[in-house]
Amino acid sequence: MQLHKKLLVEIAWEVCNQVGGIYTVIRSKAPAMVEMWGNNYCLIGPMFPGRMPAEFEPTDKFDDAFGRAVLKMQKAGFDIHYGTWLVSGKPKVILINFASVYTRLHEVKYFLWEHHKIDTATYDELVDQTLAFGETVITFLDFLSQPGTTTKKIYAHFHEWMVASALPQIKKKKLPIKTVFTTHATQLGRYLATTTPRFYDILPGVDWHREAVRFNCLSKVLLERNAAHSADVFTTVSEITGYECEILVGRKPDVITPNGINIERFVALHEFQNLHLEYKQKINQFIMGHFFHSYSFDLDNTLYFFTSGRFEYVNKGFDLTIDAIDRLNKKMQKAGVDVTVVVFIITKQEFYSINSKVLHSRALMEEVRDTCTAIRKQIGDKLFVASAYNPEQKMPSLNDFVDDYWKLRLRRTLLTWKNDELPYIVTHDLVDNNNDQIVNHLRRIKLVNAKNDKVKIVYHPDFISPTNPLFGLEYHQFIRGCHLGVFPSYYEPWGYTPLECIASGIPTVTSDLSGFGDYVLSNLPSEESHGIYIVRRRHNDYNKSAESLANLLFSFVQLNRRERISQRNMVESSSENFDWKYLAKYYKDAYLLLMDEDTPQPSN
Ligand code: G6P
Ligand code: 1S3
Repeated sequence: MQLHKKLLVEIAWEVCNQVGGIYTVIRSKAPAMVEMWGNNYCLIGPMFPGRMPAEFEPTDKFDDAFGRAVLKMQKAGFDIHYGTWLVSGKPKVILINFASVYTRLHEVKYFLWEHHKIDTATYDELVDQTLAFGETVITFLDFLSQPGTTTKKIYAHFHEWMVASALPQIKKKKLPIKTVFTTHATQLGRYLATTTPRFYDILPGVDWHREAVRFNCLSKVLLERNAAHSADVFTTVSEITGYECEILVGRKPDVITPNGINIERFVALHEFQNLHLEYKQKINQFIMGHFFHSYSFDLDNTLYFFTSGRFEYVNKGFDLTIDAIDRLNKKMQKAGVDVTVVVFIITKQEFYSINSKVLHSRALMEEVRDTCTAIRKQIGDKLFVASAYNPEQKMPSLNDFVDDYWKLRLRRTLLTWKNDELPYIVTHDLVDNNNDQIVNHLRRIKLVNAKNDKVKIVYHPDFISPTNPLFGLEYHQFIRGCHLGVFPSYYEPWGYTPLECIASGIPTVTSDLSGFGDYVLSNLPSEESHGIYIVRRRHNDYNKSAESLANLLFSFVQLNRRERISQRNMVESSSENFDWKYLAKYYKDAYLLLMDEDTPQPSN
């Protein structure tokens, strides 16, 4: 392998800038890339005017090729910063402020049209930002490839349409740089899947240009197509998206580069099981605060399911999940299963604040807890004195040890807390509550936390963070505390959410239409025994898929604790398969194709 004789720059809009899944790819892959490329690897990302990311640490050493190119850029008047991305692997990173290009954006747009027939005339703020950034990247690559900066060959790897504008220009300017373009979804696929019930069936007949105009995303589609066609090597994250690229982008990917994750395994196997219990107990606190003012259920016999992701109601399978849990509710009621399931729906929708009643109920529960703690202390102190004194050697009556004050206070707090109102299905005040697809769906099927429902709902329209007073957990801690992640996506080029469950030793459901599910089906025989369940959506209609998901969930709720523990052990042990230390090899395949395009030599 002679990669060490080359430089690799990897360019993505989400370098030091978290928007979605691409951030996870680039960030988690960094240690494997640094190991593969050593000092010859550097990332490039955008810097937003006036915002220096906290995860960036500047350097004062500019004595390598990247540093020399940065100095040349600075001399030419660009606001560009060189340093380290403070994440695992500590990769070198360059951030470029793209604002300076705004004054000549019309020129950039003119050349894109003149030379590449990319029409970006319609105003779109994100497109404008990315074009400005693309222009700074091209200038940087120009400086990097000049004699005097480096003698090494340069590879440039671009991710997604947001950095795509630089790619056709590399060819046009005849820069001595070889390129890879990776797409993590297609622009049209995302729109079409949302609006077309049988997306994969109609795909072969799609007129990309007509649809791009219809969905008002022509600039992005043209940028994406041009990048894919100009790159020396084109890759995407899964076979299923590869097929979509062939049709919608017009080029079959040369390599499939599946996404990995960094797996941190504990030396002692039981450690992650202990963590499950620890975080489940935290979730229990939330559940008591949220539900027990109205009615209670046995927390020892309660299972926590969750789904999460960007608010793409159809694409992420929120619709199917809700219909399946409705069926599950009925199946459990009919069979009289003595288990309660709480389903958390975690996504991001616009809201004003956490609902005041939800917060109030939680606060009152804390008040009950504080009162009980005070009573416990009082009983403890008095019991000790009474036991030590105890001339008649009689068991003292504990009731006598509680002051009337505390009894009254407890009774009053309980009276204020307990009421007949059903526990809210949504934890926040949504800006558009009347048109929210999840709320409307739940109301339509009447899954609204009635006392006799076996399946309860907590729709949390904000991502989980430790500062949120309802859970007080990090997202990954929340995952560990749950029993099952449910992600039956309809359009999902890869899908990190099930992978995050596996990394935490939590069983998960995905679909055969997600890149990840498809990968598991081809690479992990008997996936169910690994605690990875795959709902068939590809050749099933919606109702059949909803029924098979409901059956799968119904079987899961009937597992006993011992079986759940053993399944978590199996999931955790299969997590190794998805570590970047194995999956980074596909990136290497892409670079090997660049190394000698005449005699490509992908690994086995
Ligand atoms: C972990 C702990 C066990 C606990 C179990 C609860 O495995 O190590 O001590 O009993 O979690 O499992 P459950 O599936 O009922 O949440
Ligand atoms: C995309 O992010 P998304 O959630 O918009 O890229 C991710 C990383 O490759 C991928 O996991 C996901 O399926 C895509 O959809």
